Amino acid sequence: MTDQNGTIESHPLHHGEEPESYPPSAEFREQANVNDPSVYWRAAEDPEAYWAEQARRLTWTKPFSEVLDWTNPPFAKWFADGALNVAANCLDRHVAAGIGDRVAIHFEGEPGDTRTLTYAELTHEVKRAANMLTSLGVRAGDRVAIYMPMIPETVISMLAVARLGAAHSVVFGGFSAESLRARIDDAQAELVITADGGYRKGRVSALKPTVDDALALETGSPLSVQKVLVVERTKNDVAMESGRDLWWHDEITAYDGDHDAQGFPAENPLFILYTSGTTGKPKGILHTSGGYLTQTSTTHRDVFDLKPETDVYWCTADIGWVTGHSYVVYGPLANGATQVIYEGTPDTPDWGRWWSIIQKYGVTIFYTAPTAIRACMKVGRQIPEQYDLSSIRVLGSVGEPINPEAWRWYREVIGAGEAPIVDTWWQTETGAIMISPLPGLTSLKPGSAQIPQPGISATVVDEQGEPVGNGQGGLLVVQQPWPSMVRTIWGDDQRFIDTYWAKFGDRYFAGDGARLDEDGDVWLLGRVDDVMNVSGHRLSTAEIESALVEHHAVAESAVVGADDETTGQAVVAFVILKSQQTILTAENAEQELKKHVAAQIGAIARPRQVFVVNELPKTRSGKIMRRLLKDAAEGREIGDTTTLADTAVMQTISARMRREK
Ligand code: 6R9
Repeated sequence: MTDQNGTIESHPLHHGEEPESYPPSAEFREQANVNDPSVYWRAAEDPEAYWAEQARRLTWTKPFSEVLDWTNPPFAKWFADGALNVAANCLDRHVAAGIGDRVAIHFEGEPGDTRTLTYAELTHEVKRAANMLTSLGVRAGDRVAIYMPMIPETVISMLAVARLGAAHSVVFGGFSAESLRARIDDAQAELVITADGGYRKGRVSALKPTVDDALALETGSPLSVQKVLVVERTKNDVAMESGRDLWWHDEITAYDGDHDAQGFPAENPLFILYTSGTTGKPKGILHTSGGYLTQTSTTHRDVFDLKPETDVYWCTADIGWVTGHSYVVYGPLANGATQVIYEGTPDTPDWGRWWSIIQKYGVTIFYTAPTAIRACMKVGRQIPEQYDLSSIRVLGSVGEPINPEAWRWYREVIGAGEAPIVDTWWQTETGAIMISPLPGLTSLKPGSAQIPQPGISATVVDEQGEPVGNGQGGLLVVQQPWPSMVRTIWGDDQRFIDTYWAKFGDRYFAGDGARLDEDGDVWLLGRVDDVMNVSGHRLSTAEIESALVEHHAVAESAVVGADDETTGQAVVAFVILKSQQTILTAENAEQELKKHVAAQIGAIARPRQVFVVNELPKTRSGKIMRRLLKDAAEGREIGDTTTLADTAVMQTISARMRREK
């Protein structure tokens, strides 16, 4: 909470409870990739030496001599005089090491079709695709837009682009024609790789028609796109424009699997990925090659305790998001992991789908988002309990703070009460995991991402940039450059400086609030724009949401700070009740939950209003759009809903709010 000077005092997330902590079991610790705590201080003493050691696990066509060049902050260069081929590190290297027969991808289509690709097969397909792209004119330094469902060709396309030293810009398949076109224009992509469609929720979700619409838009910028390559997946009717559109399966037959990968400088662009900022225009986050591959592979190995010979890894993220880039494509493949890729949604044909996939492939490491966990909680544990999930040995969480209630459910129901949960904090901009427990070392605290990774220096500072002490809250900063950091915002160096560096000089401002607990562990409190100020007290939306879901009747919640004449802002909560619960009724829910929050956190946090709703507005990546709820809570016209997964949600909620006024 804040005092009048705006400094932040801490208060624990659970009141009246003993702090929970779950140390690793002796067995887990014994076999863990990282089980010597000295790694932290060794890396802290000489982070460049630590990262150089990690980088040397990759195959370089030209070894680097310089590790970090930070002479022109905030523009970092890592391993700049070295050269490597990112795709060859994910593919050819493993084949050469004799593990070509290992399964790289177990693909599970939503309708139930499957495809298995070994490392040798994936390498062969990527080489052919690289030859095809070369003859379509793709050269090092070019940009290729990828607008695809979750199918093997998406991975093949990304790796083929990378193999040629070009950069991909993957646009999530749920984005509109306008969003796709804005990203194509910004990156000046000359080729679009897409599919006729993908399967989602039991239906064909068409993609190619959206590409057609995007390319037909009058945007005021000349169209950069020359060719559109179309993978056949769903066989829906699509129009093919002659001279521009080509079927992948027609073209690919002309190319064999001979392709020598050339080395490119470590700072060669690998991809651009767009993420929304505080203004309307999305930011093209630029990542480069050597540092990015170093940190994604290192964290994938250590945070998930990956044993590539025996583990079956599954990250449920769509490849259209950074988690899909770093922890479906580059990290796992650089590590020679065997992984599952699933095309569809967790509720198709029913809510048992994910658990049946875990049972079928013997998934050992499972990485998903709190929003998905809460959705599964809402449906109830009787669903996962019908499946054999005993193969699971590590669980991961990413995307938002995981509330302790969901954490405990995840561990108990999916992890048999034993699997360590790694709560991984990072961002599109950080490229790879920055703050997370290490499962063989850390005593886990539900709800906290806890500790910066070895070689990462992150901490919490106040508005003036002064480090806060243990037990204090403030803003999260990264104090030293890291290998997989964003290099710039594509085409807009000034915006890069203004957004992340202007606030604290050469320290990176992440835009997240955080606090250090008494042990110095980091608790993420949500975006700072989600921090409310109620009567001069700073309150975290995440914290109140967490308190609400601690209530036995509540499945999910979203909290916003709505303008209030007397208190500045007031807490307004939206909650979804569990479908089976009988504790709360429509009549008493509001009063009961207000009381509950006041009891959990303190009277200052008592919501002004609690609305029981059936759905919350979410982006397609599953993040709750609090901005829209704030509009509704303040009685305004609802703002831009184009990035919502389900645009009807906000109409329902604002109609309700008007009725109840
Ligand atoms: C990887 C990813 C980044 C924002 C970030 C923060 C939130 C992500 C979190 C978390 C608390 C975690 N976030 N992981 N907050 N605990 N474990 O999600 O990237 O889509 O760019 O979002 O997500 O607010 O700033 P991105």
